[in-house]
Amino acid sequence: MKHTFFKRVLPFAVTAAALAAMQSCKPKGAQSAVGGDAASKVYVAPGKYDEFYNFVSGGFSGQMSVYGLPSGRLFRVIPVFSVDPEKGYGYSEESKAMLNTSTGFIPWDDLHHIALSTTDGSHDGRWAFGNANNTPRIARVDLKTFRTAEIIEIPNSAGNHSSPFITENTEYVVAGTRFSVPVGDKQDVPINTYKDNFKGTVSFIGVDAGSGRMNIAFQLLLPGVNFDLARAGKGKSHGWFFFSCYNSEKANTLLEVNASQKDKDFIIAINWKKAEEYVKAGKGQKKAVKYAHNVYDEATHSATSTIENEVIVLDPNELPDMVYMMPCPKSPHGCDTDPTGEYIVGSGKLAATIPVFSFTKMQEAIAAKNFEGEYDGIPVLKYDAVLHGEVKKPGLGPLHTEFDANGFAYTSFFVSSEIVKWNVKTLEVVDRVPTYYSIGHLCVPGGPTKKPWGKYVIAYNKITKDRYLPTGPELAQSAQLYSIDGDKMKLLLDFPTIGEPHYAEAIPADLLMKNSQKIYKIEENKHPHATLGDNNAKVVRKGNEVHVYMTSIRSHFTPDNIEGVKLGDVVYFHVTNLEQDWDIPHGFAVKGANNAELLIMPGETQTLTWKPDRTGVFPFYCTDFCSALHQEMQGYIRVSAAGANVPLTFSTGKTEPAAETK
Ligand code: K7E
Ligand code: CUA
Repeated sequence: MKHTFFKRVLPFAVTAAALAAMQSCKPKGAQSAVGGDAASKVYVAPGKYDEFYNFVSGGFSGQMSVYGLPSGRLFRVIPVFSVDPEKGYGYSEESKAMLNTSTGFIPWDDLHHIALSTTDGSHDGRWAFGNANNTPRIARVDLKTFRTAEIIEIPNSAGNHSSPFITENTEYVVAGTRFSVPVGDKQDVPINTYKDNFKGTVSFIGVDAGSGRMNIAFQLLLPGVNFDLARAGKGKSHGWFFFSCYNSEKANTLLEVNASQKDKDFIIAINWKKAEEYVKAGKGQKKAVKYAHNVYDEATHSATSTIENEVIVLDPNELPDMVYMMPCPKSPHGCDTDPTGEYIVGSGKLAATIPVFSFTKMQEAIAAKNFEGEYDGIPVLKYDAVLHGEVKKPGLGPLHTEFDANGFAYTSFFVSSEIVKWNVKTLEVVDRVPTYYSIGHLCVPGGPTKKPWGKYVIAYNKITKDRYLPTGPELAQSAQLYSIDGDKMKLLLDFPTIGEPHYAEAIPADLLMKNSQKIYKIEENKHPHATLGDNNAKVVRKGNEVHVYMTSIRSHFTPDNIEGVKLGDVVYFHVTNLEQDWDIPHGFAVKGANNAELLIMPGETQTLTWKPDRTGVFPFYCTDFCSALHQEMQGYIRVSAAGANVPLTFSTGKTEPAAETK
């Protein structure tokens, strides 16, 4: 069983020695790994709060989910790149524009990585960024509201995997293309002209320090390799960005073999301060592109989507001293910088060691022009000249590394299913624990920052197998929490996650709690169809559009009786929730609406479009249990034949029968 499992996942090029190493670290039974005091360490008593928020990517669900640590309790799924019926995201008229792209509305994407905003390299609790892999985009989530505030599409990119990693002061989030693709005017080329026509790009997305608003500051045109992951420098390496890349073979078919030929691929080091200088000096070329930029406006509770047409491209072949390559064994996945910014860890999936590069040595090698050659015109630094050292026999299939505040690194090993703790300076392995099973990413709270909060490491696993009750062919996705307080890592808890978890970050609860928004103030509601009080409720006909300006407050809608709608009309329910109390949303659903429902927060206005397809009387009701009389929160709308002369009327609390009209 175990044997066939490993055979299935084992990459082609793993050596016999590596295989032997693999045998020594098979996970043992779960029971033996959990200490008796584990339960008390994760128990958060009823009414008590968790210590950390854990923001976890939802992978192919396209969402971000939020858990408490150490309890593992799920608090919220934040819809980002996929529609979400629980929140109405992508269904309400106001939110649809968030999912617009240069190719139209896309209801589902794939989110892999989270980046929490930082100031001076430390979490500031303002925003969480996430990437859309398939149709390249970056989203910014506002951590006051836990809502997606902005999404920007990335042109000249395909498979936005190397994203969204962040600089020390959130100057930029980056987006590196996983797939190299034809760039520029000539798009329709034979695939086997890859080496000539395909290019990689990385984009630097500027983030406005006040508003958080994103813009594509510039893009670098790079060799046609596959960009995988990235990290910004920090401290002494602030001003640099490091990207891992594979397929330096530039294969365009059967990459599992053809992109595993060379012993070394690269970590690409980009001096982004230098790039900024070039942009300022007008050295970038303006290229025509097409991408969507979607912004959610808090005042109007509405998203707008704008198509933009230009991007500034920098070419390192013409602009020197900006890009260098460091050889890195072999097909590196993760690329992580330690809290001091001195060490850059490359995790070669097929490598037998973990190389750790020194930023100081890299600077010296650049100054001394200690190059072993060039790759597509970009200087390649000598491996030995930039290497701090290698972690020997770390495990099999290293993927990602996180750090604590005490000089230790924690690397995930997919093939040998374990987390390995090692000393960043001495490169000695000091501890290892099994994970169940096949860990991908891992997270130490604050692990990517200058100030790790430490305390736990969380494993995000790719395969769950026998950990939970079976649920048909697909099992729960899974995270595991370990304490890292002592010398030895200790497994404390398994908890299921939504979608496949890739990267995650954790932040102390008190950094977010104090800013959490409770309501939308009704006096600040600038929605063009807001109804700021029961007295202003109305129904207005504009040709074949019927606009219902409706309010909801415990426990009725105004109006709740509407007549005069005719077949062929399109009805817009603009529902304003007049509540000004925390945690009192109202819902809205009307029978037969094939665009689902609404969920409206206190003080907010949301719109549901309904095109009735038959005559009759249709009930509508509140879908969110809001009071003891929630079940009474309902109404009727009458739809008559196209030619009928039923006048448009609306009311609440009037029991008089309307005069029958002929
Ligand atoms: Cu899951 Cu970050 Cu897409 Cu590694 S990547 S596991
Ligand atoms: Cu309003 Cu239930």
